[in-house]
Amino acid sequence: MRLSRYFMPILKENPKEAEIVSHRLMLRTGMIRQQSQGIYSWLPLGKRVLDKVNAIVREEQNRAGAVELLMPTLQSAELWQESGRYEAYGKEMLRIADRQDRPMLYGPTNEEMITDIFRSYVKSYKNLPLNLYHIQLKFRDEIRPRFGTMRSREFLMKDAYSFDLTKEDAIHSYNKMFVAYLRTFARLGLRAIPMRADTGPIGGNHSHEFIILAETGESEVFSHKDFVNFDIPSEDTDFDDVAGLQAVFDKWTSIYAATSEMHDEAAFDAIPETDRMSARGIEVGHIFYFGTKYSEPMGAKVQGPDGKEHPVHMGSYGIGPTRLVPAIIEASHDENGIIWPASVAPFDVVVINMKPGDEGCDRLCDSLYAGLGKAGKDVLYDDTDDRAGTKFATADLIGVPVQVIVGPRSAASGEVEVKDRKTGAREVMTLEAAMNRLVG
Ligand code: 5CA
Repeated sequence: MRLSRYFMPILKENPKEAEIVSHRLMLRTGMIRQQSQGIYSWLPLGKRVLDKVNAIVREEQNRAGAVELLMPTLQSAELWQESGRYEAYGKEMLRIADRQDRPMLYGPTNEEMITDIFRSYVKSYKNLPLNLYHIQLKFRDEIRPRFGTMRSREFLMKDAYSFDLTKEDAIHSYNKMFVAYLRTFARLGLRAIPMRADTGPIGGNHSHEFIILAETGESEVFSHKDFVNFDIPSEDTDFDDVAGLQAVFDKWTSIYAATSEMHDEAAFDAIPETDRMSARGIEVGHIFYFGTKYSEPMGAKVQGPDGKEHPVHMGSYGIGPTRLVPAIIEASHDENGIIWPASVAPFDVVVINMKPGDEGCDRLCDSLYAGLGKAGKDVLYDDTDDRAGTKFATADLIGVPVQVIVGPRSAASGEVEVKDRKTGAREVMTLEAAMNRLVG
């Protein structure tokens, strides 16, 4: 992408409304724009990061055996009357009427709709287990939307829903998502701690929130320090291995971790003082097992091996991609801007032409841009007429992991400078060596 033809509206000043660093940096880099309170557009730079986050979320859901579909954002109130949540959900639900005055709503979550899909097609235990998910916009009329897309009214959610014949099978489905979540957050460069959690309007009694630690987090959390030493389950995890997944779950829940709502002071005080951690955190995922809470009233039953009909045991599993993007920034930035983990960076490399119009600079930059692109890299090519200082500041601000700086003096000898955004280390090398470094 040539910067001169891109749309990346960088703000010079720090926006006044932004209270936390991720919100400030997302506005300054032109990743997002607020359209009305708690409702955002994702501008091209932000959209690139969001797409990369979604791709990782999707890969790990698929690996764990979940199957993707897409449900609509608008739902009919009737479905919610069946489960009894239409009245219970309260003011967070945006209720609307269509031209025939039929009551509709903008979905805050999808348990009812997925249960309706399930009951329409699945009649036998032989079709289980089943886990269906989508990545879709939700609306919750939060009282205090704040911190940009961290807590917004309209936001993206990956929500998965599992169906099983028995509680035991449902716990295995739960464990699959538990392991998938550990892998997902690790691949996003985050260390998330699973914590016993309150279930709120979703319901059930077996639930974990995945929390990443950050000073600006909204939740107060208490945990054992040892989580930092735990291994993340590997890529070749066998998701059909019931005992193996249970062992991972047991390990990750063997030491104390709870949010303030579930905090047990006596249990926390029993941990040696040097191993205690009391901090603030951001909830990036939340998983629930709620048994037959929706399947019973909505008649989602399957025939079991005994020939009788049984309401299915369900769970739901949420991740917030539009919250994850600022959460990653909270975890990875410095005074000059964002430092993207390579897995979600909007571009892999930024090529900075210090003097567009200079024959040597243009030639080297064109060759880098074409060569890196051919090798499958996402390249941003700063071919603008901005001052060198502005270009460097922009490259640091947007946090692309590697910068290749091409100036007239070094270009004359066929050399470029490669800068690592995270460490700030710079190295002068030939064009060929730079290509090998970046592609190899
Ligand atoms: N149906 C269940 C799981 S699929 C559910 O709705 N769970 S939830 O309420 O915990 O939301 C799931 C995830 O969505 C949260 O962990 C969080 O990452 C994200 N999320 C929830 N509310 C917001 C919000 N207002 N802004 C941004 N992300 C949010």
